[in-house]
Amino acid sequence: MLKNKIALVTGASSGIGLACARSFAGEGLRLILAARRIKRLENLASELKDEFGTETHLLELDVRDRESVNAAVEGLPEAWRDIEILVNNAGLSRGLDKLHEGYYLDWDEMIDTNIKGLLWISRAVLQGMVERDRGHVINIGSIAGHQVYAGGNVYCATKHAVGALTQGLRLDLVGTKIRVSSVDPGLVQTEFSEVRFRGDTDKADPVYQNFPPLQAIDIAETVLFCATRPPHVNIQDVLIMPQDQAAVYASHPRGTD
Ligand code: NDP
Ligand code: 8X3
Repeated sequence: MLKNKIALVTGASSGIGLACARSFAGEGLRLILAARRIKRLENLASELKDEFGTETHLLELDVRDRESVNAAVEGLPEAWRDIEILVNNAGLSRGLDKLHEGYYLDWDEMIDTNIKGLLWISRAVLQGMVERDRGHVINIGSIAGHQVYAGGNVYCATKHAVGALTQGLRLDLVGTKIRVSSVDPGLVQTEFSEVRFRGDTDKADPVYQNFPPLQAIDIAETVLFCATRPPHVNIQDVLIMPQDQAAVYASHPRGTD
């Protein structure tokens, strides 16, 4: 169904975005892969070419930069313009500080990436989708868009915003054939915590040792499920958690051995 269709995945250089790229490649999609770390995208593109024969178009892109986002989408070669699926995945957290002790730059980075970056990309890509009256926007939200945890203040606010934007976009697109989905994971083992703690692995590693976390492939398979439903079906929101994590504050410390 999706063979030779085009998917644009933001944040494809790591974790969930990279896993989505692999899953889409396995289905025969052509992939526009975006992230700041272009070398990683080049390596991934080469792997996907060897493994699946995937055609890729790479965008070295900081989603926070609106002009770059617009230029990148407007500058797509003719053969890469008809984007069928947009996965808004690029995102990050910084720190776990109490709000009254928080760092302004961390807040800017999270808001500019998780909310504004998602808006810039969506605005740019949706123009073509609306003209063609087809497409599917899949936002990667979070359990943090449903619940809030201590120190998660601004990160959780950005993911609540993603949830609101997903709902708002769906309303704005009623009457079109464009689908809008949100896939909202609990704890997934990626570079997320290393980024949150700025490379401090003493803080980041234990995050994934309390119980078996989700893996990026679990989320990619869910995204693929959403993308491969028949056209009359729109999966609106999937909340997907590790089996031991009932809520952000209610998990079983089973360990991972
Ligand atoms: P990773 O840190 O492994 O991956 C994050 C990706 O986002 C990287 O590819 C990074 O690419 C990209 N990115 C970050 N900032 C920018 C930017 N300014 N411009 C372009 N790309 C950017 O983390 P995850 O895979 O876990 O995170 C992916 C998404 O999943 C995020 O939205 C996150 O909030 C969400 N999420 C994660 C969960 C988890 O427990 N891991 C749970 C729920 C949701 P590069 O640095 O090369 O630009
Ligand atoms: C990432 C998951 O629980 O660290 O969105 O907020 S959590």
